[in-house]
Amino acid sequence: MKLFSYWRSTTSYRVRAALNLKGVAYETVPVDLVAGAQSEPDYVKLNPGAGVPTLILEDGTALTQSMAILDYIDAIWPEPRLIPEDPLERARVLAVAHGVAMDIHPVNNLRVVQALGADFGATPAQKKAWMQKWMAQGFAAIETQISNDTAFAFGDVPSLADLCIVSQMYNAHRWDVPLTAFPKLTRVTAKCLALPAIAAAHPDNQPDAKEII
Ligand SMILES: N[C@@H](CCC(=O)N[C@@H](CS)C(=O)NCC(=O)O)C(=O)O
Repeated sequence: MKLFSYWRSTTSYRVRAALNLKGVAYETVPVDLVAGAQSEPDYVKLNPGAGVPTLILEDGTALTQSMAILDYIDAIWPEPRLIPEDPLERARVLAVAHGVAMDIHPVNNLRVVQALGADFGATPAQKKAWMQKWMAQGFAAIETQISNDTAFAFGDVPSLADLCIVSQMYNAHRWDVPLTAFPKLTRVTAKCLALPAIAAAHPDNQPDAKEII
């Protein structure tokens, strides 16, 4: 399988972590978002939304939308399970995962931040304030929804909620989001990164990682 991915992309990070946790082999194909490679016609044929990730299955089928890809991965390689089968547990895990994927990520996506500058003249400081505002608001919501007394968000093993949290927290560090109000998210992130499978999915460990000064 091939995973079209960008090292700093949180949606790619989620999928890399899931594949690694399940021990599923894949080849990383870098898509340079800063250079605009996501909008190249050949890539858009694979992913009409012009974003990463895209997972190409062995038979050539292209899967898009990270949350749909994660659902597929969990169905095909169920161990270890990331989305619980029990309906109530499942709803709780998905609520937190969607808090990141549906509430935080879309307003903080690269194309949105670029449009703030190009269409509305936002300065770098205003873009940073925008990123921080939506992450802090989204984090405040999910901080209240995860357990206080378990290693990960909902238990002693990582779930989809944890994969969404650890990847978004990477972005939060990038944008200097103050995190003192989020001790549970900080704890979950440290627990995730202590797992070699998730650490291997970290942006800094990707083939297209660049040194940022
Ligand atoms: N909802 C999509 C979003 C995909 C997406 O937009 N990913 C970001 C990277 S985290 C991207 O490729 N952005 C490029 C852009 O905004 O131009 C998913 O979850 O797969």
